[in-house]
Amino acid sequence: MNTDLPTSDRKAFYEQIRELNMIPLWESLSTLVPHQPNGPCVPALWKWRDVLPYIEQAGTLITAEEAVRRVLVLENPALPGYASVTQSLYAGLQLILPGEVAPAHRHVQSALRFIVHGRGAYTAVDGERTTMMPGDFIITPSWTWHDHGNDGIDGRSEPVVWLDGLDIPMIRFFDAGFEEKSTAMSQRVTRPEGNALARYGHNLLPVDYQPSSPTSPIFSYPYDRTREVLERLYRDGDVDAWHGVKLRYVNPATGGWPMPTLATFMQYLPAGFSGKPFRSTDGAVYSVVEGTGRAVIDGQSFEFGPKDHFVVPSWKTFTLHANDDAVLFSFSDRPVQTALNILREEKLDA
Ligand code: GTQ
Repeated sequence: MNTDLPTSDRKAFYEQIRELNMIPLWESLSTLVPHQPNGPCVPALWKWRDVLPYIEQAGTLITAEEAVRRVLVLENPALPGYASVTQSLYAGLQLILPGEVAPAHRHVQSALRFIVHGRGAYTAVDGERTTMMPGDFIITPSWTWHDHGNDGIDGRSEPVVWLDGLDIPMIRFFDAGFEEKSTAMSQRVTRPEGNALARYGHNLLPVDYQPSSPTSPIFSYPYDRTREVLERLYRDGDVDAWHGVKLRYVNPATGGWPMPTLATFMQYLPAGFSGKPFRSTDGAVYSVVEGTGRAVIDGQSFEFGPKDHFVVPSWKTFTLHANDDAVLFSFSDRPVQTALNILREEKLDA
């Protein structure tokens, strides 16, 4: 790295070319083409017990209808003002109270919902509603109409909070964002709940089905099924020394990711698990479903419990540890890095 301060004749030269909107590459080459990832993001943890009172307060300050989306954004402390949790990812916690509706719209940005708290809200995607239960993973693919509501379940209604994961920073980077509001608050329901899961979610596909896009035709991945598989694989001994039992969500029609920009994972760390160090160029956001434990990220320790969220930045070495059986959901920009052939990951042995 060139750490020398520029001489006065060079400095004068820089000032002159600045007038022409030019700068000398040699003063910033090593930052622009780093030896290894050296981004600004820092690890961070949002404890549920700290966050919940503010989510509740937001519920008294503005309605879902007025806010359109009543969300507290999880912003990386090193990226103030960017509404980004990493350079490529957006994360937020959305609240919908009993009886509320978040109006229908669509946008280029792809969204995932991971249900954190409460039961009985719904998201409607492409004419089908899905009731949200804690631990469920639901997708709203690019340019699909979606609205949210909370009608309750089994005669009970409660506030519902979910994690929104979107590719907002990626779409902003490409300046490719479009959005459209529906004239109707909620979209018309054209198919019964569970229809997509029946068609596409049982190792079978309708005989004439041809994928027309890279997006998964399933838009709800219920937790009870995921949880059962994790437990089963643990019992069968399929535990990785770095990740525990870690599975990726899949588009059943292609084997690819559920959406082209966002990878999603669920992992099980058995009680006492102490993972080996790992790093990857896809930074990830974690939502703790069950259990307590610790993530040690770049030498910093973060104690986690149910409904906590944390972010592991790109290429920071981290380990995961569980006190009791823990289940962690996570998402990253892995499909994009894979498509660009730039993904690197390393299982370390230290
Ligand atoms: O639910 O459509 O957290 O459009 C940010 C932007 C949620 C949504 C967010 C959105 C949505």
